[in-house]
Amino acid sequence: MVTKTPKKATKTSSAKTTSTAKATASKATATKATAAKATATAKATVPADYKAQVASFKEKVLNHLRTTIGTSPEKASKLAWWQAVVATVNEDIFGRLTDTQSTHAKNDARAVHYLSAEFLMGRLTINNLTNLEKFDIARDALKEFGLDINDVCEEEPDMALGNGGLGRLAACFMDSLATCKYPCVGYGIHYENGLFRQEIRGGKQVERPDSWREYGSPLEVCRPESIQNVPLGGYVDTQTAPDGTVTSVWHPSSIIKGVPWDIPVVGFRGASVAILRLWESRSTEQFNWDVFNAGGYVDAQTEKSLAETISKVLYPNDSTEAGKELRLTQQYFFCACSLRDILRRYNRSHHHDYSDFAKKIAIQLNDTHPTIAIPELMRLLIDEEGLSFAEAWKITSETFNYTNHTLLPEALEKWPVYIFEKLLPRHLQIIYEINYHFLNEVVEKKWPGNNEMKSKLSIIEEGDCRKVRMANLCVVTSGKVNGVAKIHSKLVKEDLFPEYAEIWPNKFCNVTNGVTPRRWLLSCNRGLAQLYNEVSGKDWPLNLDLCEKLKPYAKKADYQKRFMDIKRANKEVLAKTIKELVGVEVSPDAMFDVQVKRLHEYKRQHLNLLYIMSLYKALLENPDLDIPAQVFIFGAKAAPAYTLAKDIIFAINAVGAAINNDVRIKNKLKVVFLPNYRVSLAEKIIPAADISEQISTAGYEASGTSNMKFAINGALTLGTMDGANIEIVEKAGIENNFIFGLSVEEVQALKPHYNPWDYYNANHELKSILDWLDTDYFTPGQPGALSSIKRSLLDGGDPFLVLADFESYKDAHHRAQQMFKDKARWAEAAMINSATMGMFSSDRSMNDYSRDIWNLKSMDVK
Ligand code: 26V
Repeated sequence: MVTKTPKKATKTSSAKTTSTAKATASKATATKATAAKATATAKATVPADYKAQVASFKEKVLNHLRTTIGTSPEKASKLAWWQAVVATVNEDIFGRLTDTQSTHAKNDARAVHYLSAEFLMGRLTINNLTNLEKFDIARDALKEFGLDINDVCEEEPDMALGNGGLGRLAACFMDSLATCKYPCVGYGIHYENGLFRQEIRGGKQVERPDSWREYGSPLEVCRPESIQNVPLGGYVDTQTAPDGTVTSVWHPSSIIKGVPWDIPVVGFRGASVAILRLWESRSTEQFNWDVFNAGGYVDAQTEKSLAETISKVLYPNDSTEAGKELRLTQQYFFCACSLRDILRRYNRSHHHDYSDFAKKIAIQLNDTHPTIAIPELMRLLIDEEGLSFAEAWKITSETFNYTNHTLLPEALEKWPVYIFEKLLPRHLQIIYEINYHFLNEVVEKKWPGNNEMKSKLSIIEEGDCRKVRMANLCVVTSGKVNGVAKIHSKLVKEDLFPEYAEIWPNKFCNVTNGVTPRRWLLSCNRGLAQLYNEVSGKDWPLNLDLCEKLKPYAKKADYQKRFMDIKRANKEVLAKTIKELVGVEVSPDAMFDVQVKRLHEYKRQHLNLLYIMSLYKALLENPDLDIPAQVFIFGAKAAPAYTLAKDIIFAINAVGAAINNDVRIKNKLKVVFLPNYRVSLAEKIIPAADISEQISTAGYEASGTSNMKFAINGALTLGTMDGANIEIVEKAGIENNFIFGLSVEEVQALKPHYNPWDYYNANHELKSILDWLDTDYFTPGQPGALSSIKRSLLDGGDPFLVLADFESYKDAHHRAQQMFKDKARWAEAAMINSATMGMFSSDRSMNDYSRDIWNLKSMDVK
């Protein structure tokens, strides 16, 4: 076998970068005059032919209703109306898509390929209309049919093809890539079932399947012409020729068919249309026919359903689950399809000459889930395209980059070698060879004779069950490795991969996450968007820094009133939704305190719960306590096997029920848990929040992205110095938020000798609250039903320092209550938060990636 030094292992593909990203900074120096002018412009920009556009939209919808959907306005269901609206919007999108693709093909554009096991797209119709600036037109057109656009679009199921932050980030990035006109393709899995639908029965989470496209979806197109075949299993035949050359031939045991479904993602004002290509697994007919002809009808069906199982479900992957063969199969399946697709397109103009491959192709690994794409590209280049190992390695290591999204050790993927032997024997060989070169050439050179270092850095973990460490393979191969917020990237470099950073100091970098201002402000908060149109002009969705123009008005009573009236209106809408969903009456005058995110101990929903209990206790002791009325709102899904997380959901509901029904506390406190938290629900909750709870133990939340969405919508952060919270308060001012708790350094210093009993014994109030959990006060007749939480915090050692941060958390709430009573001060802080979030636009993130990692230029679409 060819064993040349993989010299390029240390070289980064994007060391030299030319910035093409548009500079976005535009310092806000608003005066009353400019604001007045902006108001005038905003009002003047209603196009003269607006009425004609409404009429045309109406006609198109009517036409699609009849000729595409096959029904009439008299008979049409809401679903049919929605389908007709989608068909109408698609007319614009698909034309633009063809333009985008032909522009990129003509220019042989360098493109980024974003590989992600998750894309949490949510709903698309309103977002597409918003991005095409046709929302008002569609709304008014539907009104003429007597329909409410929001009502009609409620028919659209959420595309819930993701767990949480990582998946939603990928969706925001697609929106920004399209808006900023970067040539790109998003690649993922066409799950038949998205993340489970959560029902709450008797206060407990029940998981139900989420089949989001049972009867097809008008938002995607199947592309049978781009089907790919993916080999799996079998054995490798390795032969050594007399001259010493080794050839390896993989004889897979089955071939799976990958069917691509394309979801067009339209950028703001139709700048360009990006493609999200999701792969669905099918059995290959040929394979089945062989079995069928041999008399095995039933066996053929079994094989068929096995092949089709691959893309059936999204793993609720934020709970530990060891060695799931199907999950690795999913990962390989979508990576193999995507790479074949990339190679096919590359070869259209390069005819199997790979010398320009790394110049034209950048691949981003969204966490370690698509790591298997690394040995797969090596294999394709070596076994199928005839390149040497060294040539293939040079190309591969110049093509890939890796983003880390979590430091939790249990989240770092390791696959048992025996699973590789069974499913991907050839890939295992290639991984061994990469590892061999890395250890003997790179590590040996840096630390000669240091075997301990070799076993620490090795891609293979030795032991009873040998494992492939996917993150190590990513770091060894990638040109750049990035974290997702400043503090997180520092920890990735210094705590997670310090030795790698010694070898390759320039490999590690930061790109702070961002969120798309189109969905998370323009579309979900039309009242506030209108205010920004007036103050900042209509381009703020393309340049969120323009929102700074609101800042000078933050002390002005009239603007404060306008801002808080918008917030109040959003709260009224949410109050109605709460009533509909869980039957609890809440007042829009109360302070809305919101914690919505996946349920995990490190995110500390139970810290929030303990505080709520302390507040309840204080109110029972003094019902006239001088505090503003407060509504605590939760939304969270727990991984189905994560028992403690489910216990916390149950506890929130049990404590909530007791509080909501207790007349003694005079409606001063309400607690609601909204079931089935998802993107579309987030769009209703976030614009109505006063307080954004971001209370992870410092050092554990890589970035958080809801923190950004809340702040943009004028909520104040009550949070720890963790993830992007740090950068948020850097921009919005610590005095406009409520920061509490131990810092990363303090957590690291305390952890080794932390004893939660010390806090329990020393703090009388904390003790009484924890003991309350052991009684049957909240679960009449069932003492101990909530005890697991107390146990985890005491006997379990309180791994996330809930008790250590309790007092400081309480104090932060106290400060929030005080400020809430001062309406003007609160409005000022809310406005400053919203106005200073410019850097958290995902456009900025995409510009950073393009400049520092991908070396990618944006391209105008003709
Ligand atoms: C995975 C696992 C797997 C095993 C057990 C516990 C556990 C907990 C969390 C995870 C999450 C993995 C990846 C993820 O979703 N990370 C999130 O990525 C967001 C986008 O970068 C970031 O904002 C969140 O802070 C981060 O948690």
